[in-house]
Amino acid sequence: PRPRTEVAPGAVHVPDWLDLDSQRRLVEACRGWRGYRRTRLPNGGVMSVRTVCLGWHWHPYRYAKVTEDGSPVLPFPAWLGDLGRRAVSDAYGTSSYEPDIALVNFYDPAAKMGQHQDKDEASLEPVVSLSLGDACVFRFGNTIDRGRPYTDVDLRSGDLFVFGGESRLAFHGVPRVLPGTADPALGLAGRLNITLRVSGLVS
Ligand code: MD3
Ligand code: FE
Repeated sequence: PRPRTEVAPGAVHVPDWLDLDSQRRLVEACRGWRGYRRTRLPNGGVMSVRTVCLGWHWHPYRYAKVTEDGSPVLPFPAWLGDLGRRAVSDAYGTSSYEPDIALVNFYDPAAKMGQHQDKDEASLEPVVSLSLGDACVFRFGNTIDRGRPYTDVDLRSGDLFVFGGESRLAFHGVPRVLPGTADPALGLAGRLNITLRVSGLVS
C-alpha cells in the first residue's frame, strides 16, 4: 500500500482513502452537477479545467451567491460536509470542520492548472481535496513564490489530501494529467478533483 505522508506541516496525503464504490458514487454525483465551465481570467486567459461550484460561485478572485449569468449557485449538500469532516478527522484527528464550498474541477487529458495560492476564502480552515479518475502530477510548492522548492506527488483516484495550518497558503498546481491511468471500472475518462472549503462568508 502507498503510505500516508505529511508532505509539509499541515499537508497530509492519504492514498486510497475512498474505496471503488465510494469513488463511483462521487463520480455519479459529479455527473449530476450541471454547468461545468472554463473560467475566464481577468488577464484574458481561460483556464483549461472545467469547473462547477457548489455553495458559493468562484469568480477570480472572489466568491458570490450567483453565477456569471445571474442564476443561483447549486446547493452545497449536507452529505458532502459529512464527508469533509471524516476527511479532516482521518487526516488530522480533529472533527470541527464545516465546509460550505465545493469546487469540482474536470481535467481532460490536456488540462492543467498553473501554480497558484487559494486566498479568496475569508477563512484559513483547511482545504480537503479528493481525486477521481486519471492520476495527475500534483506540485506542492512553498508559500513565497511559484518556483522551487516544490515537491511533485502523484495523485490517484481515491486519494485524499488535506491542506491546513502552514500549508494552507502554499503555492500548488497540476502540471499534467496522466491519461489512461483511471480504473476502467470507474467509467471516467479524465480526472475530477473535488475541493471542500470554508468560505468564512455569510449569505
Ligand atoms: C493547497 N485544485 O481547485 S487539489 C484548486 O487538483 C486546485 O484540481 C487542484 O488547486 C486540482 O484550487 C489541486 C489540491 C489543493 C487544493 C487546494 C489547496 C491543494 C491546496 C489549497 C491550499 C493549499
Ligand atoms: Fe488551488
